[in-house]
Amino acid sequence: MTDAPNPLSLAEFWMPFTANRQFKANPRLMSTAEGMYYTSVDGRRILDGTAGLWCVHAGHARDEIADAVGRQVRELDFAPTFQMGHPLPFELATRLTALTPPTLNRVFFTNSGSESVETALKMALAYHQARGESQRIRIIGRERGYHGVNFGGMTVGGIVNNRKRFGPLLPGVDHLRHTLDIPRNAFSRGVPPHGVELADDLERLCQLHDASTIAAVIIEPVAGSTGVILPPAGYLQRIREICDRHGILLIFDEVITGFGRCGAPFAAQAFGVTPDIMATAKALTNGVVPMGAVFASTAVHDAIVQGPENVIEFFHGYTYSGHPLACAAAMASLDIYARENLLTRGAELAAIFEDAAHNLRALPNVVDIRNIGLVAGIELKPRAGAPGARAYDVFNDCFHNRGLLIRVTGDIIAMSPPLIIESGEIEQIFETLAAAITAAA
Ligand code: PXG
Ligand code: PLP
Repeated sequence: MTDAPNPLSLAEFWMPFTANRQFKANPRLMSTAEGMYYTSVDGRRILDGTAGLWCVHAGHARDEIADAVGRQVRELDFAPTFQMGHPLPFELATRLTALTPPTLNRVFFTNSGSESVETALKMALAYHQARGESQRIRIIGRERGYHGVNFGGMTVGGIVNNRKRFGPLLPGVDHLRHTLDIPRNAFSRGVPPHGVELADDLERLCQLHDASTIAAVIIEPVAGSTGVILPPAGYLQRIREICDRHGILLIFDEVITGFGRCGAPFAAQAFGVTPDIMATAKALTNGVVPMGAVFASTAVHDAIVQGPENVIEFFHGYTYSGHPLACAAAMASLDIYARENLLTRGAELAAIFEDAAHNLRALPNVVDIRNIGLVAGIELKPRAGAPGARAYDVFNDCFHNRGLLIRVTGDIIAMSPPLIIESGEIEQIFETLAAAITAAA
């Protein structure tokens, strides 16, 4: 990099969710990617243990997606979808609803997970308004939840650092407790046995606020960003029952769990619990073009899409909703997912992945390991007075010295490789990680 003719200036790009000054003093830069691997700017092969940022499910640089996007630019680069249209988002929506639970068959397109969340929250409010229950204005999120960075998602989210500098946020939001309980559930394989009663927090909030004021509950079926927190056995079913009892909509944020991460196309299917609205993004296009999709039940859609036929029913949308390039990338991704059975491959590999992850149990400072499908969280004991430092050392060591990309949040390591991974690469990931965790003792 230093002997390039125009040395790269790192000053101007204000990096997202990054310790900018620390990064720029010791950068980690990728230059190319193919299949399961990145190549760093200094020419080292880096095994992608995180599917980019939880989005590259079919692996990198898939020709089919590149060709589809390239063709699409020349054929129809952009066309509006406000009071106009083009065939691609219609075709994509139809194809997507073949993968979702049968009741979730109306699709609204966005450009990111954050936008999908805002869209889902607005649908929930509009639904109750349209049905004459305009007193239903409260939304319930969950502690440690991550729902993106816009004001609605930030408010229903429960990650303190993401909220504390940004003012009073939206009114009318309350939170369930999170479901991480290491003392009772440490080293559970798959869903933990204890904690179904945490779902009763929702019943308590119904008592506190009166259920008739609550519009929706939004949760991640498996919380990803906060460090891989699984729902206890029976928890999601109980949340669903309480919502049904009180006329509250259930929103699943499947931005991470969608498109095969948990071993089924969506976590809704992996857990057998169907929400009323489902927010997705990320792997919808294999991460190639930004795109999100919000799935609504016919009941939600039909309640909103009514009234005089010449009037816009839902005053919401993005310039790039249903963008042709995103649609082309999504359809090529769906072709690959189908042909290579990637949306259920996580179930086939889950046992191998689980064993490999739980092999780290005896290492120094490992306090918990959590897993489902092709996602695992490894929680480390923080160094005294330096939260996050141990996991950050593991992350840096893996990138600079061991050729492995991992993701850390606080002292939790999250592994979420592309779904094309083979068993040898699973072994490689966890053996590398074991060496790095041992070195960081
Ligand atoms: N909901 C959930 C459940 C997510 O995981 C979003 C919404 C927001 O999506 P966008 O596309 O607006 O970023 C996400 C995103 C991490 C990490 O480190 C996770 C996400 C994004 C960046 C980093 O785990 N999830
Ligand atoms: N700000 C201004 C001034 C705009 O005109 C628009 C869209 O027309 C937006 C923001 C929203 O942009 P987008 O539709 O890409 O979310």
